[in-house]
Amino acid sequence: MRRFVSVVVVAVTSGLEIPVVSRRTGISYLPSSAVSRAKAGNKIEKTKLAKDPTNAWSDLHAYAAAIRSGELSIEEVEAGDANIRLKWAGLLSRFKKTPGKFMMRLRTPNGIVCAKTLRAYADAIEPHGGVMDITTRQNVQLRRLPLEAAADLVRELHSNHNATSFQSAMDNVRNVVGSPLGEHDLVDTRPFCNALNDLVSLNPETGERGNPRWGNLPRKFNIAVSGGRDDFAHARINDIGLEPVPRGDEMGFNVVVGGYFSIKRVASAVDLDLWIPADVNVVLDLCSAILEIFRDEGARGDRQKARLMWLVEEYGIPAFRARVLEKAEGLPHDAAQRWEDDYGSRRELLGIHPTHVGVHVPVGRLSVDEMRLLADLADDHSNGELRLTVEQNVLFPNVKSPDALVRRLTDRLAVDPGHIKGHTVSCTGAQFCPLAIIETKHLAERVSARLDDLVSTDRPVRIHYTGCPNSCGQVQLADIGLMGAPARRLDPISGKTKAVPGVNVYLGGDVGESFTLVTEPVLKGIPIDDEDDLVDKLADLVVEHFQGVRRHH
Ligand code: SRM
Ligand code: SF4
Repeated sequence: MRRFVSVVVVAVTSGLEIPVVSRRTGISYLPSSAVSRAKAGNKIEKTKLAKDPTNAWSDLHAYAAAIRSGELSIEEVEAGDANIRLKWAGLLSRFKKTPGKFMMRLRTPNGIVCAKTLRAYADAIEPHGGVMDITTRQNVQLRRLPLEAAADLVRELHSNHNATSFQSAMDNVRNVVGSPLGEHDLVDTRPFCNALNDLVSLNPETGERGNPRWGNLPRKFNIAVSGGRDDFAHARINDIGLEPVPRGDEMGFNVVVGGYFSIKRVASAVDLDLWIPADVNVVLDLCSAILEIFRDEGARGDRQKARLMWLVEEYGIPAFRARVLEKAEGLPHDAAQRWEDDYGSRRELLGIHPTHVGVHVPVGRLSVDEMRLLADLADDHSNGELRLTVEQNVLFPNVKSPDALVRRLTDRLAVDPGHIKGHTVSCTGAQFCPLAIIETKHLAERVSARLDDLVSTDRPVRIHYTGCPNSCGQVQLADIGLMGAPARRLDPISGKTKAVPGVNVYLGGDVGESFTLVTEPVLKGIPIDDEDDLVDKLADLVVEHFQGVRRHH
């Protein structure tokens, strides 16, 4: 049996001895009250207690070495590690859809990727036929990675790219979202997102990626820092949302908390009536305080009731604010501030602008060739930098010769994709996601292209697709949202109805200052197995609700 160096404890799993590193692990940060609640808690809490998932950061490399040497096969990796604990390293087993392969979710604070890193992603997935997805948290997911290739990529990212996949899934703080306009927005959110990313994913004691202090939260946790009144970060659907607003001459943020989507409940963040100055250290202190309250006091029983909102409601807003201010002692703050005027319409991100060139990436999916093209364009036109958006597109900042950039784009990647196609968002769906009820991405790409041919509109119509009620595709804030759902269709031959793929339809969500979450669908169980029929129904909705006009071919 094999032994690994620099360990203090050895856990035996899958017949392989896996090192447990000598640094503190996630559980060691929990107060005894939280450990007691975890012991009496749900299955995931018990899995986390049985073997600390923050060990997955070293287990990954141990497993990779054992697989490489032929000592272990991927099928022999303990199920709890393969399907749960490796998520702490950003690896999600996709065995149901791609046997033996993982999806790797990165951390991409403020959506900023450099060309060199994008090429490293392309190099990692190319031998395995992988693709890259831009996510609804302006982040990167890589497909079809074997465990060994993922471990190699982690080493490369940590050594040469100041990037990581650690703590991007399960009970961790997810990618920190900011404004892709960066320095061109009211507040440049980049330093805030970078500092928050380091807070949650960098160990201050060892300087390594992976911070066990925030490695055992009761549930996932989302933070967004909005850069302006367009709210390109969608602050109000996050557990912590920071919304920029000045107090006199001083810029700062109003703090909203508890926004989230889930199968059982969808909640807009509530106003804490708390304003803080736009100072990185103040933001770090505020977020640390809220995270600590959540980590130590959050529910560890029913996972449907473990998001921050439930804790905020248990306290009541004034008492929760008082608890935050007690925890973040000395935090400079004031009551929430208000804008005096109305803002008007949201700015468009796609297209050619003095600040950037916004390129549409249909449903956020990129091939290896497209990744390399974007990297080359970034090197040649935007100082090697790309910025991802929550609408799953790409911005090139500060481009001097936009026309030269645009000339090199392909038909699929466009700056003027059309009002519907250009504003279509889709979650992963059944091609890779084990929770999906329907396939989404391919459907969305085909349908949106047909809709632009069928109807014209004088404004963007945001159509979002999501494969199941978890709503990763955020249908509740779309103009039109399609959520995978059971449906039935009459079989004309037998005269009986049969189960077919279907959707529930949401209508009238909004983003920016007129933010609106629609919690109930307007239509339920609409079959989508006949694509012509679906396109026609959507065209009707665009005509009826968004001043669309049918084109006559
Ligand atoms: Fe999500 C679970 C994909 C954004 C709410 N989400 C999942 C899993 C991990 C399910 C699984 O185990 O396979 C999906 C992985 C599928 C795959 O192979 O890609 C998944 N979620 C996604 C992504 C990739 C959708 C996309 O195509 O862009 C997004 C990745 C974001 C990122 O980079 O981290 C994604 N998910 C969201 C969002 C939107 C957001 O954050 O703005 C939400 C709603 C907001 C929220 O969380 O409050 C969201 N995902 C969920 C939930 C419901 C959470 C809950 O409290 O119940 C689940 C299920 C869960 O956590 O139990 C889930
Ligand atoms: Fe998977 Fe459902 Fe999320 Fe889509 S909404 S990625 S189907 S969990």
